[in-house]
Amino acid sequence: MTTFSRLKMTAIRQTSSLVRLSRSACKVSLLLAISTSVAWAELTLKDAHVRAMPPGQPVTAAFLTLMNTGKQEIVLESASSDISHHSEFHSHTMDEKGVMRMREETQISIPAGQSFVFKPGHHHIMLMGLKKNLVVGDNVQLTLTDSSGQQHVFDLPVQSLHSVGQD
Ligand SMILES: [Cu+2]
Repeated sequence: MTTFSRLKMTAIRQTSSLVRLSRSACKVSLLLAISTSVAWAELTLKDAHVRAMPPGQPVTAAFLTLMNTGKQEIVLESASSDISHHSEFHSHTMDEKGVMRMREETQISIPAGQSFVFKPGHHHIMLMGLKKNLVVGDNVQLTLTDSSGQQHVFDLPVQSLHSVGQD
């Protein structure tokens, strides 16, 4: 073997060990990402929106489907938004006179692998003391805090009352 080709071989060997190194570095960061998601509750949402209200209305509601894609039950204990002074989980119940009333729910439990639906006429997240008029096209930042103290932050589009139905 000439000196030149031996040099070339060494260079190639170094390159491949470099590749191996960066690959294992990848694996390490992937493992880190996975272990992070295991430690943190996984909550995703779909069909989410906040109802636009006529100007001057002090309250509105957020509707969404939350999916617990993690391996542990998630118990939501509070909600807050950037457009309201106060937020509550509400359910609708029928009173003895047949009138639908809203009731505050202090907790929302979502078992592992299951979904929870907030929809008109049922559970919803009441946003009270609105800081501004909500216009279609705006986004509302909704923060849900679970019993472990983890905050789940979502952006919800504002949609008109007519396009999403009545309570
Ligand atoms: Cu309500």
